[in-house]
Formats: sequence, structure tokens, C-alpha cells
Amino acid sequence: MADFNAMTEALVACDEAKVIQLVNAALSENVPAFDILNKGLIAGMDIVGEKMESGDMFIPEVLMAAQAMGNCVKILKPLLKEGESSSSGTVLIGTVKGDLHDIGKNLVAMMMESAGMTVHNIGVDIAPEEFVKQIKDKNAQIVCLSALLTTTMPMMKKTVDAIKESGLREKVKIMVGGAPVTQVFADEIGADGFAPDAGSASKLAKSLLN
Ligand code: B1M
Repeated sequence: MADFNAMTEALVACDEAKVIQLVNAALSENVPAFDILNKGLIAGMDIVGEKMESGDMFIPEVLMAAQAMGNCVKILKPLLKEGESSSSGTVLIGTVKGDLHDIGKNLVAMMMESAGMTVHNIGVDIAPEEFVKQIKDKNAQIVCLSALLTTTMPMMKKTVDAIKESGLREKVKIMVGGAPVTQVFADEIGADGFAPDAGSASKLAKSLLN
């Protein structure tokens, strides 16, 4: 029986060795990688967020938990494949300027890659003009913007506006996501779509490509 609670607790305790051991033990019991990710790891990061907010955890500890999470995601990556996909396309993904959060964005990128799309993951703290440049350079059909901070959400609108001003708006679909982002916000800023998590982001990208 996989012990998701122990996994969550080990992540919150920043005990990377323990959390990796528990992830490997769960895999050896054929526990689905999606359950490990959602019930063990993401649940742990949610608690980390609450502790960060209440002042019970500080940035260095949050970074240690994030690193442990990232290393577990590397283990799960080959097992999170969605299965064969008939559609494929070119996607550009990045976290908007001012925002350094990348775990969720990297999961979205991974799910899209697993679904057969070519994904250019251009990192964090990406300025609107850099998104525009990369859309041109990579000939992207879809651009995905990620933001985890309410303070960086306006940068999503600036990025959408920069894409419009560059004349590329008709050539590229724009998707947005990240914990504080909503469908209403996506509509307000003129994006083509919003996805609340990595799985639905991948599905939405496929439907926008078709
Ligand atoms: Co930050 N942080 N952080 N942080 N951090 C949050 C987001 C926060 C909610 C914590 C809290 O206070 N409760 C809070 C934001 C509050 C707000 O604005 N409403 C916060 C804050 C305040 C800050 C700082 C300002 C703290 C400070 O310095 N005082 C600072 C800002 C730095 C900056 O960016 N300029 C900061 C820094 C950091 C660390 C660097 C320490 C670290 C990031 C490490 C890293 O990413 N490499 C960190 C972390 C780890 C978090 C929490 C704890 C976890 C985020 C995470 O990785 N979640 C977070 C609390 C929380 O979210 N519970 C928090 C797991 C991940 C799988 O989920 O990213 O939501 P998520 O991604 C999901 C979906 O949102 C969606 O799919 C993903 C997978 O299902 N999705 C997309 C994401 N992007 C998408 C793009 C798409 C579609 C879907 O495109 C189409």
C-alpha cells in the first residue's frame, strides 16, 4: 500500500532521500505515477505553500522542498506518458517576467511532450518581447504563459498585448495557467484558453491544434 501521507510529510520536512525512497517503493508496488504526483507530491507542495504563508517555513526550506519535488518528477517523467497521440504541434512555454516559479510549468511541458508535441520550454522570468522573439524563432503554434503570483498576472496581459502588437496574434494560440489564474482572467486578457493543471493543459493544446 502506498503511503501518500508519509510522502507528503517527507516533502514538507524537506527530506529528499526519504521522499525518493517512498516514491520508488510506491512504483515498485505498481502505484500509478499520476497518483504519486497528485496524492503525495502536489499535496505536499500545497502544505509547503500554507506553511510559507503562515511564516512556518522560510524560502531556503521551500527551495529544498521544491528541489526534492523536481527530482521526484524526474523519476516519474517516463511513467507519466499520456499514450499515443495523433496530433502534434509546436508549443512554446515560459513563466512570465518577474516570476521564478517553474515546477508547474515544467509539468505542463512534460505532459505536452509526452502527448507528442514539440515543446520549447524557455524558462522563467521571460519578458513579453522575448516571448514574441521566441514565437518567431521557434515558429510556435501555441504559446503557454505560466504565473504563480497575483503580482505577475498583469504581465500575462502585457505579453498578450505584445504578441498582438507584433502582428503574430492570428498565427499563435495563447494559453494561460498557474495557481491564481482563472478562466475569467484568461477571457479578460484575450487568451484563447486556460487550463487549471498539466493534464488539462495538454488536452486543451491538442484541441486548439486540431
Ligand atoms: Co512561491 N509563492 N514565492 N516560491 N511558492 C507561492 C505561489 C504562494 C501561493 C505561497 C503562499 O504564500 N501560500 C505565494 C503567492 C501568493 C500570491 O501571489 N497569491 C508565493 C510567494 C508569495 C512567493 C515569494 C514572493 C516569496 C518571497 O520571496 N517573499 C517569492 C517570489 C519569487 C518570484 O517568483 N519572483 C516566491 C518564491 C518561491 C521559491 C523560489 C522559494 C519556490 C519556487 C521554486 C521553483 O518553482 N523552482 C516557491 C514555491 C515552491 C512555492 C509553492 C510553495 C509551490 C509552487 C509549486 O511548485 N506548486 C507555492 C504555494 C502553492 O502553490 N501551493 C508558492 C506545485 C505545482 C505542481 O503546482 O505551480 O500551481 P503549480 O502548477 C500547476 C497548475 O497551476 C498548472 O499546472 C501545474 C501542474 O498541474 N499550471 C499551468 C502552472 N503553470 C501553467 C501554465 C499553463 C497551464 C497550466 O499554461 C497554459
